[in-house]
Amino acid sequence: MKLIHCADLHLGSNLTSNLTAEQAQKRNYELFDNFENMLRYAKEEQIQVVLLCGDVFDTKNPPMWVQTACLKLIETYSDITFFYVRGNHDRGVWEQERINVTLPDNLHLFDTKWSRYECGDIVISGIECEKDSLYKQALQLVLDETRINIVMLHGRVTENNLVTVAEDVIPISLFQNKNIDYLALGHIHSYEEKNFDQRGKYCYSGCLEGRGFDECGEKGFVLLTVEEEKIKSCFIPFGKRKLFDIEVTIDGCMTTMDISRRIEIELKKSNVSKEDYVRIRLIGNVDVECEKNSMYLQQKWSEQFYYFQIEDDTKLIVDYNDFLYDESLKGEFVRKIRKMDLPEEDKITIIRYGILALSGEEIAECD
Ligand SMILES: [Mn+2]
Repeated sequence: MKLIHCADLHLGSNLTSNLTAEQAQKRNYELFDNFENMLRYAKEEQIQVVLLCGDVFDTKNPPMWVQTACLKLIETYSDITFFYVRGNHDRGVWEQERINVTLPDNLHLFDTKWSRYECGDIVISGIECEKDSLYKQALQLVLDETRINIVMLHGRVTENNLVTVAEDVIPISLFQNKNIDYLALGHIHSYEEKNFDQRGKYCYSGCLEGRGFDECGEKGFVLLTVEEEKIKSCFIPFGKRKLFDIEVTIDGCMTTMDISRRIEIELKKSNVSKEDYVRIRLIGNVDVECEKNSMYLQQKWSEQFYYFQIEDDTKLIVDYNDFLYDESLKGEFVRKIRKMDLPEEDKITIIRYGILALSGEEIAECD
């Protein structure tokens, strides 16, 4: 028997922090398309069960098109049984009293009391968080030790089992020795798997697609195979686009082209593809006389990636010895500023602007 464990699809997200409204809408369609791709994969691989561990939608009132498209999709894949524990983002979605659609027969929701479903060899149990943590609910969980037990939850695992009032918190030690074989979790957006007692492991599938730079790296779902009364799990990378947040040290660079070269080297190392999101963060110490045109760099790579952003976190430095015997106006200017009673940082900024002005640069472009 094979299952898919996924979570945190965040369909119907507001993605406008990095993208324009139009791009954000397209990206939202992509998030949905990838959900469909996953189900196509599920059908091809003869997967019987899909576990949706919360935050399938970004809000509890997602756009109508997402809701109806999702329901239609679930209905279409009628050979697959879907189990859906709602999370902190989509809590309350598809409550029977709030919608006038009929849920497909192959979709099962959970609520704030334990529910269990028998599915061939396995028993799938799940519960949704209320205002408190899952402290009380953990104590109420009873599972048959002779069965293969999968438990679905949404929240953050904590070692602190005294947290009784925090929302979306899973006091993991209270789930120990409860005959759980696989604790399918949602809420943390990166894949993570850990044994938590002699018998079971907990696993975050991570999100299916990255949406922001706090979601870098491989995203996807977990494929579960139940064989000879054992569960095997395997992470399947499935994101259409990846996000990369890359630091580039530009110590010693004196020109835009020097910096450009450093960026190019780091991009190659990171194996970035043109489908991806890239954020380059320039770091290091930059000489006050460095000719650095961030706008040029921004434009150069914007055309090569789905999304590109350059951030300048470099620190300006000045070597006053370079100007000690410089008889030009620039040398005079630097020596004059050096003598002023100002914080060193301000002096460097003034020198930077002064040097740019003297060389006829557009100051507004530079920092
Ligand atoms: Mn969540």
